[in-house]
Amino acid sequence: MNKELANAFGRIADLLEICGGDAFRSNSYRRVSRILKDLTDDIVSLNQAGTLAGIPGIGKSTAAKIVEYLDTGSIKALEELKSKLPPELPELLRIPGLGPKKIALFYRELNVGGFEDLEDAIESGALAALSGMGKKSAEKIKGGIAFLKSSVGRTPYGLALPIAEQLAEYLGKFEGVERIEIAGSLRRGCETIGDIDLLCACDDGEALIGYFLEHPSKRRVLASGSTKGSMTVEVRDNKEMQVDLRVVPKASFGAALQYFTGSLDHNVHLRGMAQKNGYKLNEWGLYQGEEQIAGSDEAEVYKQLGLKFIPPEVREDRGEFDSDVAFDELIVADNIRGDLHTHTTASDGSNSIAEMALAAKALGYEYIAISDHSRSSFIANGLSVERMWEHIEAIRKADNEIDGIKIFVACECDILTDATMDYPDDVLAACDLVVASIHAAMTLKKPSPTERTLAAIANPYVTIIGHPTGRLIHRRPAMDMDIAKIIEAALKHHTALEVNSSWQRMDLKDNHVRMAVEAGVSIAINTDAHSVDDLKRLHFGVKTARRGFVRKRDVINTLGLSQLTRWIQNSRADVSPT
Ligand code: DGT
Ligand code: CA
Ligand code: CA
Ligand code: ZN
Repeated sequence: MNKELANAFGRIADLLEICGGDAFRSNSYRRVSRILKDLTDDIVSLNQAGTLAGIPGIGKSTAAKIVEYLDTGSIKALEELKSKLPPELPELLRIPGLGPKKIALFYRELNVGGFEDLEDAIESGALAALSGMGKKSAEKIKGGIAFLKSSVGRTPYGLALPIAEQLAEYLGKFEGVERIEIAGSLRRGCETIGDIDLLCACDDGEALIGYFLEHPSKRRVLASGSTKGSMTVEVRDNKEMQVDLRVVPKASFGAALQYFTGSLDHNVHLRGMAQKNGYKLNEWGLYQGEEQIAGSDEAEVYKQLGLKFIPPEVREDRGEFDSDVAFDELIVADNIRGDLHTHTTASDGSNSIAEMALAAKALGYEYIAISDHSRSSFIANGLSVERMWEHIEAIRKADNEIDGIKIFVACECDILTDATMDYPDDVLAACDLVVASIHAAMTLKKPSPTERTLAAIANPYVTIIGHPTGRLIHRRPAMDMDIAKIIEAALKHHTALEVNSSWQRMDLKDNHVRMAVEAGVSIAINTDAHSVDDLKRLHFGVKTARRGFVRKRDVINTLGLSQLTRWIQNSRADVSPT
């Protein structure tokens, strides 16, 4: 029910934007939507207990709308807005580069009510002919539609993982199951997942597969046998994804895990190596003649082939067989000692400074940086200079009052369209560290995203470049940037590049992180948390970092407090003359 309500409030915000309502109102609905999405308590029980109004950020009128939805299944305000517009119109907001104003324009002038109408209007040239549009803008929207379509069918890692974990837990309850692993692209930590692959060791495959295909979230059965079962489950918004289960004997479990983890290219390369050395490798085992010399244990397959263990995340046939990186030094979640990019209620987060700090402490962290949005991030309730000074005081105060964790004063400062920083130097200097990010005008040509980022990197106060390419998986492509140049500058100015762990972002992405660390650039793996729950999602970023061959020593937030403080000081002091 929480999700339904979050969707309803999000939809109100969408519709208000398209109808041209004031931004303040739609933003407040957007915020409620986020609070509901992040809420861990069940909203129905909260309502029964009469404690709806006790949820931080939920006011009286919002609470009334929630009750209305719980009682009647709809919200009048939403229904009224809906009745004004064609049902598919708000879906157009998912097209990257298309905002509510344009959508309203197309509707008003061309009666565009959905995707088909929009594509027709592009093809006929009617869209380009609109005042303020032109051929180029029409082409861009066409590209946006293509981008949206190309991402259909794959599920972001962060959505697929909990489904797979739940299914694995369910399978574990079946008697006779000896081993269970998640395999495939999910085990490799890919940013999007085609289908979920599960692997079990069990003697009675037929019974286990029957049990698997009876899972309550099953939608459609695609295959059913004694070694393989396949079905679809709901992901969200009525979208389905496929899950494959393979059942193998225990003696082959390791070889099967290796095989079904992939990637395909890695497997083909490995099999070629085995053959060259006179072995045979398949999903049943590694064989020398008739004799199985590895099979039950995955690591043994690599060992018998004379290789060091290759972690799943780097099995992409991108040089992992010849790499001299010590894979056992790759970053693991336990190495992380703090989070350097988090938001609070001061901007668009849902928890207070103290709540975030205590949650970070509970995770075993030594430090957390509170980095709320700067003044130009209007949509995210960015802090004016005056509010920021107060916020700095509030963070210092919380740091004094809360024991057992260091709370850094920070900000996520916008890199403006003229390549300057959104706060004056005295504000930045008062922060312990600064995350600099681009949030607006991502397609601006002059100064380009690269130029804006280079300017931020060269600013002595900037510690970390946040979500450097700005992409949102399935929603917005990366900014058109010269990553090599950015890496070179980051190295020169001792600025860290972020791996943003939000599964919508995963930014930098794996191959860019790898370029960065191979050049010697430091990485910060952060959550960009907007709630205490988000803090727990750092492991997504760790996966991406591992895919980029990132070792513990490449990551600044694996440093202890005093070492990190020294690193930041060095980053501020060590500005080479340009
Ligand atoms: P996905 O599902 O598109 O995100 O990507 P994967 O890697 O999970 O691919 P999937 O589900 O088709 O197959 C799982 C793994 O099984 C794949 O990574 C490697 C292995 N595999 C599948 N088909 C073949 C094959 O024809 N040859 C070899 N060597 N391995 C295969
Ligand atoms: Ca798969
Ligand atoms: Ca599969
Ligand atoms: Zn940001």
